[in-house]
Amino acid sequence: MKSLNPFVMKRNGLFLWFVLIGLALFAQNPPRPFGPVPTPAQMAWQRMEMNMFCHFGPNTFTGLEWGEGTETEDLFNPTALDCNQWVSVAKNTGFKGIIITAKHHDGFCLWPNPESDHTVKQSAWRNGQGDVLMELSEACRKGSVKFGVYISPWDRNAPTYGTDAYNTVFLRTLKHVHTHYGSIFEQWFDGANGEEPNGKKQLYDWKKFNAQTMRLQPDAVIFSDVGPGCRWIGNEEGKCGRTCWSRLDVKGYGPGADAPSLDTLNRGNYNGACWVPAETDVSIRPGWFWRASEHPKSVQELLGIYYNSVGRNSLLLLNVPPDNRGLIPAEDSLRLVEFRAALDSIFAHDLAKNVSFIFASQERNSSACNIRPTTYDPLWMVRGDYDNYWATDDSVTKAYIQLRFDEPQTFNRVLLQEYIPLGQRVEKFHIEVEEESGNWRTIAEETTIGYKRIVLTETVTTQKVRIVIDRSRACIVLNRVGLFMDRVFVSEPSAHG
Ligand code: FUL
Repeated sequence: MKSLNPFVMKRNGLFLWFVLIGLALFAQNPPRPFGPVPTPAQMAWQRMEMNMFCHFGPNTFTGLEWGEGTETEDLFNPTALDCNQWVSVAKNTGFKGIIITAKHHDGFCLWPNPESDHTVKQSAWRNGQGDVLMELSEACRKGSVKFGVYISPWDRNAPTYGTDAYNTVFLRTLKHVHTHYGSIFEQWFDGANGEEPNGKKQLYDWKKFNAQTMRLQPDAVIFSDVGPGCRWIGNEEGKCGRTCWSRLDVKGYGPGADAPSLDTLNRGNYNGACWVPAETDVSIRPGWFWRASEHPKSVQELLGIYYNSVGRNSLLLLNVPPDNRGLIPAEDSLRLVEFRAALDSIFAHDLAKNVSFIFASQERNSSACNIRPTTYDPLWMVRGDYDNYWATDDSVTKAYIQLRFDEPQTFNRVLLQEYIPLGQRVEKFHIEVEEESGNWRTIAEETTIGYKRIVLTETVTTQKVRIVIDRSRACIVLNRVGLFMDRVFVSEPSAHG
C-alpha cells in the first residue's frame, strides 16, 4: 500500500533520477586536458594536413631566389595568369589551402599596396590594373580552398626600411591585405632579415604585427620560426623530427636570429609552455621560385617528405611555384596527380577496418557501472570518428590495444592519432605482431604520436597486432589506428632516420 502514496512515489522517482544522472556523469568523466592545447583555429589548421605554397613575383622572371628590390616593375608580366588553375591543381590533389608570397624580400607587392611604389600597379601587367591577391582569393573562395598569405617583413625596396617608420609602413601593409581579401587561414612570416650593404637592419615590432593580425584575422594561424600559431621545423628539406612535440618555449625567443636552435624547432620542447605545432615547408623543385632549368621532385621523394612531415605530427606546406605565364607547369601538376594516386593507393584501404576483435588492456571507467560501456572503447580507433577515442583511467599511463583478424593481414605502415584537443601525451610506444609460432615480435619502437604518426615498418603478415603505449604523460587518449600497405615507397624504414 505504501508505494501507492503519491508523495513517496515522487520522492523515490526523484532519487532514482539523481542516481541515474550521477552514474551517467561518473561514467562519462572525460579525461582532463594535459598541458597546453590547440586553439580551435590551430585545430582546424592541423586537420588540413597538406597545403600548397606558391612563390611568385619578379624572381619568377629573373631566376633569382632573393630579388634585389631594384628590379623594374615591368618585369612582372605573366602572360596567362589563371589562379583558378592553381586552385584546381591544389584541390584535385588533396591540398586544402594555398599560401602566396604576397610580398617577398624584394618588396614587390602582388596587389596594389598604397604603402608602396613597387607593386603590380606600377607594372605593365594588365596596364597596372591587375591584382593577384584578388584573383587568387576569389578563386580559392569559389573552389572551397583556404587562402593564406606570406608577407615578408624583410623588404629590400622600402625606403623606410631600417628605421622605426618601417614598422608603421609594414603594419599598414598588413592591414591592407587583412582587410581587402576576405578570410585568411594562415599569415606566414619568414625569419630572413638580411643586413643590407648599406647597413640597414630592421628591429621588427613583432608584438604589434601579431596583435594587429589577430585582431583583424582572428581565425588566422600565424607562422614564424616561433609561432605563435605554428612554427618552422628548422630546415627546408621536408624533414620534421622523428620525435616531435607540438609544444614550444617561446619566452625570450623571436623569429630569425632570435629563434631557438634548429634542433629545438625540429623536435619541439618536451615541457614547452605554448602549443606551437610544426609546419614543414619544402619546395617541389630545387628553388622556391620557378626556373625553366629546374624540375619537380619524384613521387618517391614526395612520399618520403609526406612520411617525414604529415607522418611525424607536422603539417606539410609544399611549394609549387607558378611559372612566368602565371600557371602551374604541366610537369608539376602531373607529378602531383601521381603523388595523389600513390597516397590513395596506400591510404584508401585501411586494413584495421577488417578487425574482428579489438581489446584494450585498460579502458576508462570500465570498472564503473556499465551505463555507457562504449564511451572510451578502443573500437573508436578504427571507426575514424574524430571526436570519439579510446582512453584509460587517469592513473593508467601504460597500456596496449590488441587487434585480432579472422584472416592474416599484410601491411607496412601503422597510423596512430592522439586526440590533441586534450593535449599531447604519448612519449614512448612500440608495435608488436604475433608470428605463426605464437611468439610476439616488436616491429617498431618510437617516441611521440601527436596529431598523426605514420610508422614505417617492414612488411609483415599477421592475425594479431598490438600497439603498446609504454609511457604517456597522462592517461592515454587515442582516436585512430590504421594499418596500410605501401607498395610505392621503396626506401627501407632503417634508411629513414
Ligand atoms: C625563407 C626565404 O628567405 C626564402 O626565399 C623562402 O621564401 C622561404 C620559404 O623562406 O625565409
